[in-house]
Amino acid sequence: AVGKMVEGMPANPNKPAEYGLAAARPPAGATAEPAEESALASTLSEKNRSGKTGARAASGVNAAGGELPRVRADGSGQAITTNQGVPVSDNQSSLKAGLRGPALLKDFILREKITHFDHERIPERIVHARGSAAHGYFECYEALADLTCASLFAEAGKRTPVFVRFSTVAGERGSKDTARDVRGFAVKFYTDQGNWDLVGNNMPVFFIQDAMKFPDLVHAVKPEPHHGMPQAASAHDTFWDFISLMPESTHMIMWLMSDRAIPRSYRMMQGFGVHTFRFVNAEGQAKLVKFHWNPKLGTHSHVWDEAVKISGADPDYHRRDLWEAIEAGEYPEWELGVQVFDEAQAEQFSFDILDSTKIVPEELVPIRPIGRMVLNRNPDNFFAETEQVAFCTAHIVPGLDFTNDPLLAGRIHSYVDTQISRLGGPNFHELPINAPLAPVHNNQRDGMHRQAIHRGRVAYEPNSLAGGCPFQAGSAGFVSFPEPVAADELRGKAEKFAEHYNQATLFYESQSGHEQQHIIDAFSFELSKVTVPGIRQRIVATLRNVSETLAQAVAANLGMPGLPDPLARADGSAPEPEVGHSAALSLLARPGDGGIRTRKIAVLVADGVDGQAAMQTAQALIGKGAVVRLVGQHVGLLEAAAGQSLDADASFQNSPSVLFDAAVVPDGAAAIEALCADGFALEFIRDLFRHGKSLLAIGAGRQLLEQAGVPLADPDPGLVLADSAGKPALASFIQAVARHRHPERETDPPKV
Ligand code: HDE
Repeated sequence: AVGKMVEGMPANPNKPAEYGLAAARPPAGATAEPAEESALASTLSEKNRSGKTGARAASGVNAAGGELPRVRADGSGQAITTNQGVPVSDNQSSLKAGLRGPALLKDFILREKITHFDHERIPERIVHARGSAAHGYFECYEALADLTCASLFAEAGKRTPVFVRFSTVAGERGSKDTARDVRGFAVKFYTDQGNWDLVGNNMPVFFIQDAMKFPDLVHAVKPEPHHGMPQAASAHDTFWDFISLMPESTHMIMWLMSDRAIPRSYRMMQGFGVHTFRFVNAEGQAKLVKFHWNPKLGTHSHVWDEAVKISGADPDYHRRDLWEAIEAGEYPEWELGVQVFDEAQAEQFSFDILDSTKIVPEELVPIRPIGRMVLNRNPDNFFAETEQVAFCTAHIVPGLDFTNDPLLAGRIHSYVDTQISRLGGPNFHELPINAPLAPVHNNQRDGMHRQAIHRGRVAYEPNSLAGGCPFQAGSAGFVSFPEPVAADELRGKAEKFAEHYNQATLFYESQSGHEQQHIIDAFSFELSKVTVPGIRQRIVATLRNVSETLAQAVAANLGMPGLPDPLARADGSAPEPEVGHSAALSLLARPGDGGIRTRKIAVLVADGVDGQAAMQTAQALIGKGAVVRLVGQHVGLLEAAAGQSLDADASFQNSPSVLFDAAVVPDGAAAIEALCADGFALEFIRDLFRHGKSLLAIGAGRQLLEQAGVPLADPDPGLVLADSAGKPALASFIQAVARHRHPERETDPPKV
């Protein structure tokens, strides 16, 4: 009798059974399933792991290497409790008056759980909402005492823990990774003198010169407010309308339309501090400095068609790439370099070093490498670390200082301010990921979510009741660089800020042929999405001040009847630029170490494939550090020609070729026949070829290429056709993959 208490019987006659499994303790000796062994793990992919395991930090050791025994939660072997620590007997059913009766208000367990859930989301970042992060360390190459007293640069080999977050700018938190966009490159150094945040981007310049324009810029690029479109894209009217009226953005737009905006991996892009900062040594002498991060793997990018397709195939492409590399022990690494110069030098430059739309060409001031950064641990928890980390340009340490860059000035205010609403109050610095390793002592008190429990009755300084503590550090503390200032208060810009085109031209002229073509294509694509003809006209008018060939090519692609007049220049007598060509501005300047480590290579398989050749090739590539996947018409087992069984890791549908850097088509008549009749396999090959990637076809494998329409007669270093999977074929293929891409193949329109 449901709902009626019968003496000696539980209200639910099945209750004992219900408690049985649900409330069971794990059997003695049971361990949690290893999360790393994903469903994709197969014999091949297991062998594919480099053998090193992603360094999981020892229990109780935080991001920054500090002790965090209280906050690192781990439920292994524990019973569920409420937030008050009360053990919960049943986490599956709410408390009801009768099994079919109403739920009860006094069910504090249900209410606590649902209330917490209701508030699980915090506002996303207003910009850079989509991001991925990792822990690691910075290691100093040599003592820099002559330049700076910053403690992280105090001696050769000194290591400082870091937490680094990469991001896109415009898209929302759940948007795709491969949008055309700037990438954030934010580094938090937990130095022994406090936290230093170098909050940079993967491009060395910015859209605007003054913080006053930032809200306008962001409003223009974000989805248009009336209908909320487009997501994570700059190809729309409001963005280009704003840009066409802001000639100071021209240099940045060249970077944004270049391959830099569609990086192959976070691990393969540069980072820049953008603004000019100051190094200050112990004597108080200052130098100007620009910061550069250069990736060990070299700088590589996607092509646009590929980036578009990846956003459907794997919107988490860059997040996954970073995570998997670190789990596999392939720790991403960058070298930190600085350009150091003094005020007198800076005054001679044709541009203003306080203007964030300008670089200091490496030809004027070479880059000096000062250390390396290695990312060697994935976060334990995305929200607690990657989401709650709060970077701030105002976080600097003794030995560093700002300059009067008016863009930087606004940032120094903005980053702390935004955390107050994003992280819910002024105590976000106490969140474990944000807390410095250096001890914190001051008289700031209270506020929402205070963690520290301050002792004593003194919360002011000077005091005598606490013996004057905590006391002022004096010259041992942060001392602002005493820059002399005497001027009228006014709104406006310094003289050299008026020149907007010299460095845009320098950038364009320094690109290789195919990089220039990609810039033309990007402008053409973006402007084709603009619906108002006047906006297109103004952009082409702007481009005429950068490069006549660029302007003409874009105008032709847009079917413009003629070229508009060049946009009027603001600067009457612009100084001549010092540098007309800078090799460092091309991605080709940093090809990496010439290896194929972590490159993803597909080996195409089907029933009847030459299994031995397939596995031999796979093993040889794995031996070189590549990540190999057997990709078939379906995942799981298939039968190779000699009867042995192969286990496919992926299928054409779950892993199209945009997710790979290269592919191998092994021999095997029956397999090739099946693949030639499979549209997905043909599309796989066509995309791979169109995107400039390397292909190795063995024996009958070449028929699949022919069937896909790949022009085999053209000379192409990225196509390796071999009779057998011997050493020479493999060597040429590995060399081809190490080149990353074969842009010689690009034609307009594409042949395939
Ligand atoms: Fe940011 N920027 N920004 N920005 N920015 C933010 O801070 C802002 C600028 C950059 O992974 C916000 O915590 C202003 C330049 C990165 O958490 C916000 C101006 C550069 C990140 C903010 C700029 C950057 C941000 C949003 C112009 C490259 C992500 C949430 C005056 C040197 C950090 C937050 C992370 C994030 C303001 C311009 C880089 C609103 C006002 C230039 C990498 O505070």
